[in-house]
Amino acid sequence: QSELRKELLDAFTKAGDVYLSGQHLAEVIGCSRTAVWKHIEELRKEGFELEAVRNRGYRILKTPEKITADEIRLGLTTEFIGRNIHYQESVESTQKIAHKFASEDVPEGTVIIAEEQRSGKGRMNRIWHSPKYTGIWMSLILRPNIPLTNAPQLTLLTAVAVVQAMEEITGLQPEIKWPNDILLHGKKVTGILTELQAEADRIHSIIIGIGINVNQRKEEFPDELQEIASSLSIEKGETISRAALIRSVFKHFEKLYLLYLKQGFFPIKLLWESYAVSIGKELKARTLTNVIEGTALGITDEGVLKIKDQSGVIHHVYSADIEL
Ligand code: BT5
Repeated sequence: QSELRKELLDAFTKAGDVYLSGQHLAEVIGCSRTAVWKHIEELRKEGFELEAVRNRGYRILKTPEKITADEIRLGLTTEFIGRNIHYQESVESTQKIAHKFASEDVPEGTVIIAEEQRSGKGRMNRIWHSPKYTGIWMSLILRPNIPLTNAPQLTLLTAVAVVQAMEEITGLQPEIKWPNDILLHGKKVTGILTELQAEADRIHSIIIGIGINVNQRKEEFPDELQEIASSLSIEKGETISRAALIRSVFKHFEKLYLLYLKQGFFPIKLLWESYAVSIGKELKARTLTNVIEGTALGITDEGVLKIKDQSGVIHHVYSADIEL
């Protein structure tokens, strides 16, 4: 996305329904009227519908079906999350691209978004099903100055941001299953994968992968996911705008992230608990080496899950799969 294009979209964002003249746009952006016209034509090619009225100017009527970086930009209100978007039609995994970018010092808040992932990843090299045009498959690059051991808190923070965005855009009320699942009516609609680049104890970057099932129909899920997965449109009964949801995730994420950097995990923890499904429930946690059964007591101030087993012993679980 060129700088001019970004400024043009910001101008349309601020204008809302008001027409903007070519002259006015050229002035705010600082380019020629011909350049404005060229960018408008390119937006049209991307699938935007623009109305042009003599003596008044331009107005955006409709945005394209496919997500484009330009469409996300139109209406984006964040300072740095999602300001730099790298969009691709088809990739192996957005995580892979994000890792490469992160080591090249791109700005914090850079996001990689794809329409399709050919080998989307879950935790522990599991597969994340990421079919074309129906979901949000994206990776966010962060560079917080926090100790390595606090990195999992960002998974929880991300879950809160995604839940808040889903509530805002769809009115649905999703729940969080520790540590990285978001559920609607007990079915998984979102998975989060947090990965690190670090040297010794210093974090170079954190890459947060977010996969949201938005507009898949039930039959589009593979057999093995039929009973355990769902999409927002299945639960809501209508098609949901992916671009609007992405912008909302960015907005809520940025707000929570700034709060977190200023005040630490505690305020995030309170929000997280208000959305958590597992607290107080009987569950089974499968860690790499062990299976712990008991009652979930909550999370610690660090974001670690506490489970009390039959004999009253309290276990601290850093990473596991949870069966409710
Ligand atoms: C996760 O792993 O839930 C993390 C998923 C992260 C995906 C994002 S998409 C953008 C970025 N780029 C990537 O390559 N990945 C990230 P985990 O908790 O291990 O759950 C994986 C399990 O969820 C699988 O074994 C399936 O059972 C199930 N699953 C796979 N695809 C699914 C889908 N689309 N919806 C719901 N469940 C799914």
